Amino acid sequence: MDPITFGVLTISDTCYNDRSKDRSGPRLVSQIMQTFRNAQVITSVVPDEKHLIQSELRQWIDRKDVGVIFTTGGTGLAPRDVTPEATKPLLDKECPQLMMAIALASLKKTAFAALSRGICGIAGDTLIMNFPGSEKAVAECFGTVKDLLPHALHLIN
Ligand code: MTE
Ligand code: CU1
Repeated sequence: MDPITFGVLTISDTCYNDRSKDRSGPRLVSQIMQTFRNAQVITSVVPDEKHLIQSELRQWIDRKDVGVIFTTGGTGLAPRDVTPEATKPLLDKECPQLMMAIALASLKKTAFAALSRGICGIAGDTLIMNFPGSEKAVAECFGTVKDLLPHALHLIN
């Protein structure tokens, strides 16, 4: 597989105000680097604001090199959780089975996985996946999709 650039977008008011509180973003970065040799990773932290989430996502979608974007956080039921709502209008295609695979694997770990509303889809030639905000959750979700990614990216491009 050609080297690809991954975007890791942490979506959290708490982490935006204090970057040292971001555990899930750095965890995803280290998992990506361990799994994909030559991978480039770009990261950012935004608060739970729909327009700020969207403007960051749009910038990455428009970049030629970014093949995959993982978001972490803001997928739950709290009033400020708007990650799926911010993501959905940017997608050309949804990939509901991909999210179903994540949900099935996650539900085997914890029944609380039912409380994530994250979505997956394709925007341009970029695959976007909404992961929950905890370090444990991103580790589990990444573990579920990592082996699917090379073939998924092959199909998109
Ligand atoms: N999925 C996995 N695999 N592992 C987890 O620990 N936590 C759940 C869920 N999905 C969890 C998970 C919990 S407790 C919540 S509240 C929701 O994700 C939403 O998380 P978020 O609001 O941080 O995005
Ligand atoms: Cu929770």
